[in-house]
Amino acid sequence: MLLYKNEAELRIAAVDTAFRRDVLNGLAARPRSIPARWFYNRTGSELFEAITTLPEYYVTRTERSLLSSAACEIAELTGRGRAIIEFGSGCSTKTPILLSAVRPAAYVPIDVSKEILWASAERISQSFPDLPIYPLEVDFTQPLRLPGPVASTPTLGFFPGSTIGNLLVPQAVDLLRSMAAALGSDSMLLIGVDQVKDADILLPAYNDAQGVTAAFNLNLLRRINAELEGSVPVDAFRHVAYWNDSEARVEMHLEAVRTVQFEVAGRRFAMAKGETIHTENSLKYGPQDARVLLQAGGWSPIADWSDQHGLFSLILAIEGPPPTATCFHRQPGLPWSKGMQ
Ligand code: SAH
Ligand code: AVI
Repeated sequence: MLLYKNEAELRIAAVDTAFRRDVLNGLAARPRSIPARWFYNRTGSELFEAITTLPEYYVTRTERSLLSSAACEIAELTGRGRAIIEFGSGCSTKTPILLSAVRPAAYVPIDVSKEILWASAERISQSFPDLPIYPLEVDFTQPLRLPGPVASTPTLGFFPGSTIGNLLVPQAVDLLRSMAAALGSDSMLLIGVDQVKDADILLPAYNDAQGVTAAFNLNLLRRINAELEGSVPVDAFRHVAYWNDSEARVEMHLEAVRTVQFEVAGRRFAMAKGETIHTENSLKYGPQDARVLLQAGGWSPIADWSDQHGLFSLILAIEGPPPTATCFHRQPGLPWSKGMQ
């Protein structure tokens, strides 16, 4: 039951302004950088979906398998009938696993990528015809107001994919706090967090053999050309991904392979050969770090699940400080999860 066709048209002008501002400021800054959220136009979302099926990109298949095996326990801990609010829902491919287990009262997918948001909501509504669905085409870093019918329902936030890792720690804490405020007291949050691991697993995941991640990164330049009257010579840039050990993150950049000059929205830019535009951070967390992050953001972890190789974690948290008699649910046999209590 797809409800709530929102005022998408009214937002187009605001998105254009924000995109122009972020790109012009980011290209003028040193080091140059553009926020990763601008990857996600229609093509960017399609390329991301292709990334999720790559053999090198362990993230999606690991999280899906964790979610499938933990779904019943998650439903026991959350109870049935909450409204599920999904942040950065994208193609919502893992969502049906959670919807089937938790049997929510409503589903609110939130994404800035409008085509994928509406197409995915349509697909979910076909599989769950009685479920009220309220897609929100908004930036989740901005203050969030839940749709009226959901506002008085207990909520379960769902933030999969380790999209939290695309924010720097202070921004991630701000986002977690604003989620807690929007979802309300007694809400819960199920969040996917990618773990720190060897660079020989991480780097291929962000620089795959087929070049899909490179196309995803370079698509940002195509989007700038299409939407901001840009003249960026895309063939003058190459995709670069590396592990920044001191910041525990994979960084993606677009590196000029020759000296280039171009215009964006009437402004001129020049880049020397070897100069880069920093386009994405993908922060990786240790289990203890993820707990501290959640607590700083106003959430108390009550359970976690991780795969046997410690690649990825799903964490269930409740809003606010820990209740006095917390019984922490822990997947048995994981040495690293000892700190989580
Ligand atoms: N949840 C999916 C998709 C992850 S890709 C999964 O786990 O596979 C990240 C998604 O977040 C994209 O669909 C992107 O459009 C969305 N996104 C990124 N920044 C956003 C923001 N600031 N507000 C809303 N959506 C955002
Ligand atoms: C959406 N986000 C969590 C992805 C990640 O792994 O950081 C985006 C991505 N970038 C390159 N590959 C995938």
